[in-house]
Amino acid sequence: MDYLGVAEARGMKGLRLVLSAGVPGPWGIAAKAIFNARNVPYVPVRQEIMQANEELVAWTGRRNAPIAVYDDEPGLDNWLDIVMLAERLGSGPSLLPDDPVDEALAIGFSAQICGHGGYGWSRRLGMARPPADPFPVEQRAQRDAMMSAYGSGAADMAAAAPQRIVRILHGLARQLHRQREAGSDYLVGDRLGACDIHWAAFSQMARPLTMEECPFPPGMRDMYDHMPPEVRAACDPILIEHRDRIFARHIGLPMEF
Ligand SMILES: N[C@@H](CCC(=O)N[C@@H](CS)C(=O)NCC(=O)O)C(=O)O
Repeated sequence: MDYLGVAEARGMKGLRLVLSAGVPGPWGIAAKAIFNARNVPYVPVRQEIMQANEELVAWTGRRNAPIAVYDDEPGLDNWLDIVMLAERLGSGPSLLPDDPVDEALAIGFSAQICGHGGYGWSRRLGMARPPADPFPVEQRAQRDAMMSAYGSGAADMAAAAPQRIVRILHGLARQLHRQREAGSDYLVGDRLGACDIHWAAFSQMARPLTMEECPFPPGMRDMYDHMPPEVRAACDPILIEHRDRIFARHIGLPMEF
């Protein structure tokens, strides 16, 4: 992808989407797909993983990605704020169900997938160190600092993570079986929702895409594939069938980042 630097992007209007350059971070992949699905044009802006990103902090107050900055409005880095911005700026079918109860269910699934203490958050805690550490020795301190900012130092969170992940995967799989019986290809209702995109983007942490589908940087695919056996066992095939369908129909592969 062609990224602009912060200095150039900062002076522009419209939507600027800050993304971790060169890596398929699930929050970033989801944000891109959500704006694309809503036909919202944006300019990708470069965030360097594990770096201080001082210019970015000076502009948005945040060091990591994704961050969506529209015109002179404050930057948004929360998955729900990003969905709501795409709903506001975009066109075409909404990514939230029309029925308010279905909407609450759909947002609930997204929260379980993307939110603090949820699936992605909990998987991230256990992912950083596969048996063969892919990080060169000189980058490990930076990696550990980043992971500790994401909660890896909190022993209680790390201990509870596998159980939390399994619970969420079971719920998603149960819902997909229910929807299949009702004749729908989507997690809630009968059209593409933000929660389908969220699951597709985060499914990499359950079963990574192939190198052809997603040209990971060296070592990263192993990181994504590193998980406790109970988590691997909780990945019902319907979850992977679903993500494959969402990528094929709505997002497109190979992934660009
Ligand atoms: N905003 C998300 C976190 C986003 C996140 O984990 N971003 C990753 C990539 S998607 C990132 O920026 N990693 C590189 C870094 O921290 O330098 C959250 O609320 O948990």
